Amino acid sequence: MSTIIYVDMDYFFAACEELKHPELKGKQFVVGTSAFEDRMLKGVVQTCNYETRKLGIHSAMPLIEAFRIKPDLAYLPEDYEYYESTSKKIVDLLKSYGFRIEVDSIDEVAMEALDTSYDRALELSKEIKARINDRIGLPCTIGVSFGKTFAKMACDDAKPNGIKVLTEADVKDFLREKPVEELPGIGKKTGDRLRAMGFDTIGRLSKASAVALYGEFGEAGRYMFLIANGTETEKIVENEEAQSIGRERAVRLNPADRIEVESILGKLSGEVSAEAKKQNLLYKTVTLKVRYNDFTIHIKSMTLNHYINSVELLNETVLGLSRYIDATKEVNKIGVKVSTLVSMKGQNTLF
Ligand code: TTP
Ligand code: MG
Ligand code: MG
Repeated sequence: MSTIIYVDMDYFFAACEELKHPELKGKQFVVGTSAFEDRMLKGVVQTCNYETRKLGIHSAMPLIEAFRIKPDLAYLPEDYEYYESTSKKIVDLLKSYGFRIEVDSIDEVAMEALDTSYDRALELSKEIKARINDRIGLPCTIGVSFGKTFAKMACDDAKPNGIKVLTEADVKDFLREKPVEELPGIGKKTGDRLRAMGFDTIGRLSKASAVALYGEFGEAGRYMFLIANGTETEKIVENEEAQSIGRERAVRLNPADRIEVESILGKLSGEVSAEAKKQNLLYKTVTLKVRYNDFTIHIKSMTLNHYINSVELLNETVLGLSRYIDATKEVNKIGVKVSTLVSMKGQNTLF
């Protein structure tokens, strides 16, 4: 039997900033997208520490709303390269345990502890938490369970700075009163549809017929049924050796010319997608990199909820990221990259 140990870093981007600027520790501040014109008007909060969350500020909130709540709020633009290099150190540390691992996003790793009892997994989790804290200087939360999805849900439940073990015997009670929106990968829209069908809690949803859910939501309905009944046992899928697939071009591009921008990004997305298909890989993280003619570099990334291999979805995501390009400067290099790769076989693309 394998036990999944799921690690998610606490307030990751903001915790990295506290590491860089120790004087920020315990202070209220946000890390936000640095939209170029007027970041207060356009940007969103990417994350903030738990002191700041007490004010009601959270990820994805417009920055202007955060500043309404606290006018003198400290603001830091994201430093994605630093977060990515910190993430790599964490992954390397976790790899040293010798288990198969899946890097699920920039701040999440699932480890498959083979033939490991829950007691032993709890001991290991305490050690992992202490090591990440000692060697990297960052806090995390760990969930332990019999499937990846439940390990992730246990982790969410133990936030922040906690450890939670969720066993087969506890899972039904754990799920019963949770709102359906807490099913992983369920957005507001699907949540509303489930509520309209009379399912407001995961416990209620477990009484639904699998056939009805499949009829309404397709593959995603099957997945919901398994989770609601506590029988989902998603295994981890090891990441491929290739860390990323990317294509870039030297250009002379005026970013205000949207037709030109969309045309070049469409081509790059097409090439990246074709290469991923050739290698039978799905991906979850999409990055747009731009170098301006003053040689400053702008990198924007997004991690999706699910692995994809669709050129349309890739292109849509890239175009979304391109809204952050500074239209007042000329661009002399532009690139599209996908990472967080898994092999196509044995992986579901649900949505
Ligand atoms: P999360 O793990 O969802 O959030 P978190 O690490 O900030 O906080 P916690 O896990 O303690 O609840 O996301 C990881 C990072 O991804 C986060 O630090 C910033 C980034 N992110 C965004 O840029 N936008 C978002 O809407 C979210 C949710 C996260
Ligand atoms: Mg996190
Ligand atoms: Mg996370």
